[in-house]
Amino acid sequence: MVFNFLRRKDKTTDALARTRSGWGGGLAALFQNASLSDERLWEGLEEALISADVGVETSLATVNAVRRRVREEETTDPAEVVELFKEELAFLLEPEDKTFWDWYDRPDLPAKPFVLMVVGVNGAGKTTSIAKLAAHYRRMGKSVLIGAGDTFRAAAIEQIKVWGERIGADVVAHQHGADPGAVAFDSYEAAAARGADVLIFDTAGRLHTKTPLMDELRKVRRVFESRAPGAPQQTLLVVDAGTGHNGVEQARVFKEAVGVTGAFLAKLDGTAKGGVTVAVAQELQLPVVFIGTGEGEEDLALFDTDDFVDALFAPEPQRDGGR
Ligand SMILES: Nc1nc2c(ncn2[C@@H]2O[C@H](COP(=O)(O)OP(=O)(O)OP(=O)(O)O)[C@@H](O)[C@H]2O)c(=O)[nH]1
Ligand SMILES: [Mg+2]
Repeated sequence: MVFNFLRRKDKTTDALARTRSGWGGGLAALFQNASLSDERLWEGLEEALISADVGVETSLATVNAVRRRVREEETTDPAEVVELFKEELAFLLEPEDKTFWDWYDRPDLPAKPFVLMVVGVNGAGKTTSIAKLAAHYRRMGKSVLIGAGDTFRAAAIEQIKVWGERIGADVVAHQHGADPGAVAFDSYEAAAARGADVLIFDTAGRLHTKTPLMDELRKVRRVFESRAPGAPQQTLLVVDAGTGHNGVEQARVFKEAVGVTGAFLAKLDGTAKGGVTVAVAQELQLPVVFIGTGEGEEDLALFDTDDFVDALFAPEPQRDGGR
């Protein structure tokens, strides 16, 4: 990988600290002194997964799959069962197309400007996540333009301008209350005229008009589609990891309405319910591309199945540094 910054395992490990302790003292602890024939062990595992918002069906299916393998492989060592567990969860989390992640730290972008549209309900973490993505592309030496498409809140426009200045990204903004479609149009034109490498477009999580949000987002999308074939290249849905299973329902609506290509799971550091990651990936077949690990511009990591599963079962305390 060219840019290892996005692949620091310690970020995932740290961000999952709460989820890890939320599994009832740590899933790994359940296996200590446990007998594999004890029904309570398996029930405890199901409960741990469900309480971390993995989703009921997925939790039961995972535990059943592990039990079946324990029988088939005649496993008696609890440590091996933990490994089986990790394998099953990793399997659930892995989308068919794994090139998805590599693609975000590739220095060559497939379009210029490369248009990244960011959607999500209000307060999910869109603007902050956009700042993180913009900072990422700046570190890669790309020029970045941000379109302030959330015209609902006057403060939102200010917020993105402050970020833009800090990160070194141009911001195209209209007045509070302006038509987001017009902002999209001007952002694209400005990005093209200035030769910007990346255009990241912020959107509102709610509207001041009576137009339904999904209609408005589809309209923004059509503006980009009309500007260049293949645009927007990516549509990322920001989900607040702390919203639990609600986040999955949100993702379902956005995915169907605006053709979301991947999820940015924000605020993973602030929740004990990181299991929603599994639910989004599994129930919606939506790849989780990024995780948000804090409020700063550097607090993101590319989602990595193995890092994630390792972090879930990591013994406390753990500090294993980057890789
Ligand atoms: N701990 C933590 N906080 C985050 C993360 N991402 C965003 N936040 C915080 O979440 C709050 C909301 O973030 P915003 O980026 O403003 O969310 P938004 O979706 O743009 O919100 P609206 O513009 O109101 O729709 C802010 O206080 C952020 O600092 C994260 O990964 N970790
Ligand atoms: Mg915002």
